Amino acid sequence: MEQAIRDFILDLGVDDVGFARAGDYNSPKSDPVAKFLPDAKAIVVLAFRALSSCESPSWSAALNGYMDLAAFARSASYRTARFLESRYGAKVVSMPHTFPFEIRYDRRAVAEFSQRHAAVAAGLGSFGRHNLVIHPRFGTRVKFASIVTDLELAPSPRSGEDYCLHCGLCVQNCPSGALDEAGRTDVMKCMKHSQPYGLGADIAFWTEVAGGAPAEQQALLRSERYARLRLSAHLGNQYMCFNCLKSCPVGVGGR
Ligand code: B12
Ligand code: SF4
Ligand code: SF4
Repeated sequence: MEQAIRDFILDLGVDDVGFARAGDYNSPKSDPVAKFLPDAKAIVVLAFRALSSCESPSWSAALNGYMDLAAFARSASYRTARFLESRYGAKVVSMPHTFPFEIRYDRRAVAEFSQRHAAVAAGLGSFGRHNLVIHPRFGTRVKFASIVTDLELAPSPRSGEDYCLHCGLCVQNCPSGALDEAGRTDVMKCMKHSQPYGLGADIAFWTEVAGGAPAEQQALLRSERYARLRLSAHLGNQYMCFNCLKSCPVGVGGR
C-alpha cells in the first residue's frame, strides 16, 4: 500500500513523499493530531521543490513562484486525499500549507499544525540553523503539505543526519537579525521585514487615517502605501524576503 501511495503522489509531479506515525509527530506548541482526526494513525507528507525564481531580484517574481507552488501543493494534496479515500476507504484531513491560519493571541504566529515537524517525523529532512527544514536533495528550497489519515502506514526511515553545514550564511543574510539567537526565529523581526504590509502596518495606517484631517485622509487613501496594503490583503500573504531560503547552499545545483 505504501508503494502504491508513493507512486500515485510522485506521478502527480510532487518531488518527494514521506510517511510518519501520528505518534511520532511532536510539535509541542501546536495541537496534537487527534484534534484534526480523533483516530489519526499516520501523516503523509508531500515535499515540493521551490523554483529558482526565489533568487529573482524582483520580489513580485519571487512571490509569484511561491504562489504557483502553493497552488500546485493545494491541488496535489487534494488529489492525494481523494485517492486515499476512494482506494482505501480512509478518513483524511489535509492540513493547511500556510492558510487558513487560526489566529490566537495566546500563541502568536503558531499554527495548529506544524508542517516542519511533520516533515522531520516523515524522514524528509532535519532542522537547520535558520529553523527551516533542510531536505537531503533539495536543501532549504522546499515546501511541505501534509495529510492526516486513519490508515496504518509504515513510517519512512529517518536518517538522523544533520543536513545543516553550520556555515552561518542564513544568519548573515537575514536583513532583520531574526535568526541571531540559535533555535529561535524572532517572529516579529522576520514579519516586519518579510511582510511589511501585514496586520501591524494595516492597523498603523487606519489609525493615521482616523486621526487625520480630511485632506490628509484623502492623500493617505490615494497613496502607494494604501495600494500595497490592499494588494497584500488580497493576496493573503505578501512575502517580500526569501533570504534564509535562498542563501542556504545545501542542495543548490542538485536539481
Ligand atoms: C506562521 C508561519 C511563519 C511565521 C512565523 C513562524 C514561526 N513561529 O516560526 C513567519 C511569518 C515569521 C514565517 C516566516 C517564514 N516562513 Co513560514 N510558516 C508559518 C506556518 C504557517 C506556521 C509555522 C508555525 O506554526 N510554527 C510554530 C511552531 C512549529 O514553531 P516551534 O515549535 O516554536 O518551532 C520553532 C523553533 O522552536 C525552532 N525549532 C523547533 N524544533 C527545532 C529543532 C531544532 C533542531 C532546531 C534547530 C530548531 C527547532 O524552529 C521553529 C521556528 O522558530 C508554516 C506552515 C505550517 N503550518 O507549518 C510556514 C512555514 C514554516 N514557513 C515556511 C517558509 C519557507 C517561511 C519563510 C522562508 C518565508 C518565505 N519567504 O517563504 C520565512 C522563514 C523564517 C524562518 N527562518 O524561520 C515553510 C518552511 C519550509 C521549510 N523548508 O522548512 C513552511 C513550513 C510553509 C510550508 N508549507 O512549507 N512563517
Ligand atoms: S524571511 Fe527574511 S527576515 Fe525572515 S528570517 Fe528569513 S531572512 Fe530573515
Ligand atoms: S545557510 Fe548554512 S548555517 Fe544556515 S541552514 Fe544553511 S547550511 Fe545551515
